[in-house]
Amino acid sequence: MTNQESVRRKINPRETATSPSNPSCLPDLLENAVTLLQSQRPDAIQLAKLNDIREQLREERLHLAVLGQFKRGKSTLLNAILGEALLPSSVLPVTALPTWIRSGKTLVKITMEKNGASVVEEHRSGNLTDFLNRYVNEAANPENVLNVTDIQVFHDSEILKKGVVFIDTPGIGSTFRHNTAATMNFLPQCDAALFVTSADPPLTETEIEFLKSVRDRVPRLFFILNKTDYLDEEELEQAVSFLKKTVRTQAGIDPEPVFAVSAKKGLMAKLKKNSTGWKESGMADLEARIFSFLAGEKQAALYEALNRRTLDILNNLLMELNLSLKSMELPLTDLEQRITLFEEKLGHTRDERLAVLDRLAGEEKRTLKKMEEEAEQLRVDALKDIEQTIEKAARGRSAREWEAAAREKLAGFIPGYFENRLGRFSRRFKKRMALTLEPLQKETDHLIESIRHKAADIFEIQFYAPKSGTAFVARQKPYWITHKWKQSLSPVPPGTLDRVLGASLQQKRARKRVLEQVEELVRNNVENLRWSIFQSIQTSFRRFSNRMNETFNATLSATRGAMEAAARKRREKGKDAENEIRQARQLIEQIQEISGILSETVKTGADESAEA
Ligand SMILES: Nc1nc2c(ncn2[C@@H]2O[C@H](COP(=O)(O)OP(=O)(O)OP(=O)(O)O)[C@@H](O)[C@H]2O)c(=O)[nH]1
Ligand SMILES: [Mg+2]
Repeated sequence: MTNQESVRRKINPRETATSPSNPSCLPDLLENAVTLLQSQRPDAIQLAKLNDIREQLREERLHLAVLGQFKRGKSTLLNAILGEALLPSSVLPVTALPTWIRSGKTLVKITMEKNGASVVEEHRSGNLTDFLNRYVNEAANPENVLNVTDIQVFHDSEILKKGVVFIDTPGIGSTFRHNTAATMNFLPQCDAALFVTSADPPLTETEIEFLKSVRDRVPRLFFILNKTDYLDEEELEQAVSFLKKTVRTQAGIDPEPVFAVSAKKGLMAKLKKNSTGWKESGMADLEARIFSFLAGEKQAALYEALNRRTLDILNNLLMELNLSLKSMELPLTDLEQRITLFEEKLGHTRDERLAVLDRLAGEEKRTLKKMEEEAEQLRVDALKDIEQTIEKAARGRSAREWEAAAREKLAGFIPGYFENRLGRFSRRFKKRMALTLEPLQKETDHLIESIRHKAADIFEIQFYAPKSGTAFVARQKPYWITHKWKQSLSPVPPGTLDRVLGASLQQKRARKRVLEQVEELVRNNVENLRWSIFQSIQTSFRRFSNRMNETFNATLSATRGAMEAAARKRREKGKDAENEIRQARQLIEQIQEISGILSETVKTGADESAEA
């Protein structure tokens, strides 16, 4: 019996015949890894991640995403599958945030962050598409100014009852680059995907590049050529064969079979319960394929995806455990020398970290200053624009009509004006923040990885770079406080004095009254906005540096912390360390065995799909 077979039996005594490619050992392997960590390394950051995977596995929840370039018809395709025009779709880029569609009684649930707290809004009836549109749509919620953190749609369609969760994703490659980023960040959570494209324009370079990065992260991909209603038979044939050839030669993926559909016609047919139309749209074939995938291959696909994710986490953990073991095993003087060397090298990393923190502080100061300047300019401009509007509206009116005309004009003008000017102002700063933080985030990632790299080099252990992005630094977006405009002018009755004054004096007093109110309104609105942007900028920077410090410290405690703990114990306990070395070795062996089986499973799975 090989070593791995014996481990497999130990891990899963009920399934003595478990072959490496049989995915059924994953729950037991996960259970084992979690139990081991809970008892021996309860503070390991990998524990929570393993627990999440365990839960997804327990619920047999497959995350099937619809991916593709903007406007290829992803949302329309999902609507056709659901049999309801529920998800917003339009000729303009729409879906700006991943939208999760789960089984359940119809409900739309939006979670947002408001003033540091999580707020949930739910709708069960009425026009749910309109409601969704307010949050998911790029036009209504540009760059996610509303700070939406999660969008869940529950729907009672049959297909969702098969344990699948659909995810409608933002289109890649549009002018809204953050939409591409949102989809890329989301990929690690995706277990399988429908890739939607269409013939006009044919597959673009952006799509090919995207497919290349999806290829290594999403184990199962289905290819869909949408909008076939634009094509005649010959054109369709050409389009399908072009798609197959390009995907095969340029992205290195075998796309067979390609589903040629018209999601739009499919949706119309399904709404009218027209089964012939449904078949003719190509959607019946695609739907049947998804059903058969869920019935026959879902489990394997889910296990394959979760195997990969678990393996990534365990390899990351192993590196840390090996470092800790090596620190306990080395002769004390050797260990101390290596710690000193690590400390020296760390000195440079610390300097770089301080440089990042300095740049953060500088960027914060500059951003706040720029914001103050623009707020003041905005106040001046707004006042001027509004005054001009009043003058124009009241021109040619009699002195007595003047105030009513001015107020009427303002009532119509002010809401749109503030919505537009102040809205643009807020969005500009949110974008500026995202652009400022992006390179700093990259530098931080690099710094964190360099600590682990140095530790691995000095202690001569294998370095492991996490693949899926799930292992450490979480991406962050600027935190943004939303702001409601105070829009109306309160009517102020003319004072008694006005009635006894002549017309021209009456007009002067009315003008003064209206302008004073306008000035106050502008001041309040700009000040409120200035305050909310000020808070948002400060909070975003604070969160970024907190998160950076947390990750930095966690990495330090997993590296230098482990070395120092070992050195301390060795000095204090002398011989007792042997017991700990034995335990650490055993833990590593056990985790290695688990990761060994998982990597065999991943490899066998990859070989099998290559053969197929
Ligand atoms: N003719 C035709 N139009 C379609 C089809 N599917 C979608 N459309 C149209 O294409 C446009 C884009 O559809 P959406 O479903 O919003 O596309 P999307 O990929 O979700 O777009 P983003 O969310 O912005 O990435 C809409 O005007 C749809 O009506 C189809 O099969 N045929
Ligand atoms: Mg969409």
